[in-house]
Amino acid sequence: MGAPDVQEVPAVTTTPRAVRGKSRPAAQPDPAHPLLPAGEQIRLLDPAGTPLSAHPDYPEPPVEALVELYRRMVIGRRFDLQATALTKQGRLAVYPSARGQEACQVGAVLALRDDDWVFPTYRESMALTARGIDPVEVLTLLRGDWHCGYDPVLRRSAPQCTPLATQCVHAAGLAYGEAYQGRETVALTFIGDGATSEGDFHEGVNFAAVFKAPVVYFVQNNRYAISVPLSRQTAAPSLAYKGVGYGVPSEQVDGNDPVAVLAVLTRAVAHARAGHGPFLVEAHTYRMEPHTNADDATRYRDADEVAVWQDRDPVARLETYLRARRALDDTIVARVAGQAEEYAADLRERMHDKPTVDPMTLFDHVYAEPTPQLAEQREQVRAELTADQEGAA
Ligand SMILES: Cc1ncc(C[n+]2csc(CCOP(=O)(O)OP(=O)(O)O)c2C)c(N)n1
Ligand SMILES: [Mg+2]
Repeated sequence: MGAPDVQEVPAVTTTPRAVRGKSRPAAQPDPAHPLLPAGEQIRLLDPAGTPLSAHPDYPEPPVEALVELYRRMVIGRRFDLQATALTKQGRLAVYPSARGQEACQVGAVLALRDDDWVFPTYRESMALTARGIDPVEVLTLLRGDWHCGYDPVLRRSAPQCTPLATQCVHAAGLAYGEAYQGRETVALTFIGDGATSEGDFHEGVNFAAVFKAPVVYFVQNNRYAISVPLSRQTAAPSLAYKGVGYGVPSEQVDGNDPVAVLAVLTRAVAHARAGHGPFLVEAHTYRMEPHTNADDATRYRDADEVAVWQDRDPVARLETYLRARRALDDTIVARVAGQAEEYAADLRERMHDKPTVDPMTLFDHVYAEPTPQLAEQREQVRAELTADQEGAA
């Protein structure tokens, strides 16, 4: 088969889906999927990129989708490296890297339709850029300029959440509301291993289960919550078992196997869209970088452990597989690398522009009607700024 050409990242389309009234049929359990996850991680490629036998429940995605997955993972990794470099140049306040988690970040985006919703955490800048959102808009939060640089409604992407697990509740509410209005929207929420210990995770999953809200809870188990290892987080055999108690079908997947991640998430999204309620996926992965640029990971993990995961690199794994299938060749690999360099250069260039931020906007959007205390504080800041300006004149 000839190597398919790479496509451009499509802009997120925001055409609202037809409202079908409130006549959506009552959700039925998905008879095809048990509550318990498989005893082993779902894996379709071995760590070297050699295909394993086909899985009856998780068919391999079409090769064109895998080439696009590869392309966005390569660009995503380059974006991530660039963002880390920007912290060193003082252009970004902080950056939580997702290097090593590319299969999860991009696989989740490709499993969704453009009019589905994502609920990201601070770790998901790569997923948001893979969705086609301008990287400068994505980095607005981490630059410290404003709470969110993109329009969440237009982009069908919630602002990145720093308070752990709160997005799990938001996703349940949005998905429930969408289903209530007869729309087929699915909400996918990212969550880390550590954050599955938070009450909001459990409340969100339980609400979604009881009210059959079409949410995919996507746990990226990267084995650490800052310095706290998984062994101090849970005694469960897999985080995917956390769905069972709430009646939510769950699965565990090798999060560094891009083919398996896309296959499992595609099924999870289809389950939610069909009206069967939420689905929980745990992806076993690893963050190759420290928690953020402000963290020193050598204080809590050793180089041997990192080296083991280096050998499971998701980008190299997919490249090996697609080359063997003759879906990638040197020309396409070079072209994708060129696109990634252009992407990074453009980001670098535009991040050099100094933002102009009005300190008075600090008080906007806190309450619909500002409280007397807030109004007083706002006037105090205004007076100080005016005095500064007069002093400088
Ligand atoms: C409610 C709350 N408690 C604590 C923190 C501080 N905190 C920020 S990130 C983090 C670790 C989260 O780990 P995990 O859920 O595994 O996600 P990861 O950072 O590994 O992607 C903690 C404890 C927070 N942001 N919010
Ligand atoms: Mg973690």
